[in-house]
Amino acid sequence: MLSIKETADYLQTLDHVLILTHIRPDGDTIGSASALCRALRNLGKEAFLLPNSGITATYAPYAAPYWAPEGYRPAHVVSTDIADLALLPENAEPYRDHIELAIDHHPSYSGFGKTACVVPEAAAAGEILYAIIREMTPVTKEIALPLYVAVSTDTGCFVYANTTAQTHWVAAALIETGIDYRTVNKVLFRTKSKTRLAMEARMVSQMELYDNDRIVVMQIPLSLRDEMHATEADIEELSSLAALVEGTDCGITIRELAPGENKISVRTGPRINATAACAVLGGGGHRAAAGATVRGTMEETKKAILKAVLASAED
Ligand SMILES: [Mn+2]
Repeated sequence: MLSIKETADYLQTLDHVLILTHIRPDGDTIGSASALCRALRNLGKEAFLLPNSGITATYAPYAAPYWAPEGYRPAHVVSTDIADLALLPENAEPYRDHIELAIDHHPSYSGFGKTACVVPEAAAAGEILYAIIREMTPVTKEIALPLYVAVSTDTGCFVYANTTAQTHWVAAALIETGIDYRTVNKVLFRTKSKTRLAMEARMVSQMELYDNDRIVVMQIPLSLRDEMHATEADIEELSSLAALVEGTDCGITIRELAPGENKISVRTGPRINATAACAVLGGGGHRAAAGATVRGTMEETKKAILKAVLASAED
């Protein structure tokens, strides 16, 4: 495991770098990768992001300048915010045994990189990237903006339980570069499409409560997505909705990815370890926020995750 400084020193020895992001990319993986790519280029190096077909309109602009051209042959491969090889997009498979450096903040990081910089206390991979990049090159606005997206999205705009004083220090430093963080906050956290609001209304009206009303389950079947003509951008981060229900301390969201394949997201309070529960089903993440992808019907998936959650609950 490398320290922040060792990681910065190591990155400065690399050239012709390809940066990998995870499947169904979020603001943290895209923001972290984009900022690193910009930093490497500012040092005169060639660097690209591997194209990620799951990118949504929300985050596409941040990665747009950095996508690798077709057939790009890197000399070095680095991953950002990827905890496990199962989270590699399909086109990253050729690199699965060649990832030299993994930069991540998941306690469940599986150790696939030849070397790694993993800081589980960091709220976002973006927080780690900020520390690394500032050891390498000045943090310009072009670097700071994607890092702000990374840190703000992984903390739900600085309100999730993972948010620390350090998170705010990093955000302050990024804001001081002069980035337009107000627009980012408005677009990412204070704006919802009508389709998304309609989906939320349906999820709330059909939510189920378990364990003396302490566990709430919300579901996003493919039929709901189709009925609402929802895009990926309408659906992303919908898993944060369940955690808002008063009186509950465990929000489970089950999203049908394809018939027989479901993505589970679990958000928990101190009573329940979300990572432990999701690990039972082959997933992972953080103590208060974790996920897994599970085969079976939505009903079978619901039973399996409820069983795992109850087994990891403290009472
Ligand atoms: Mn992250």
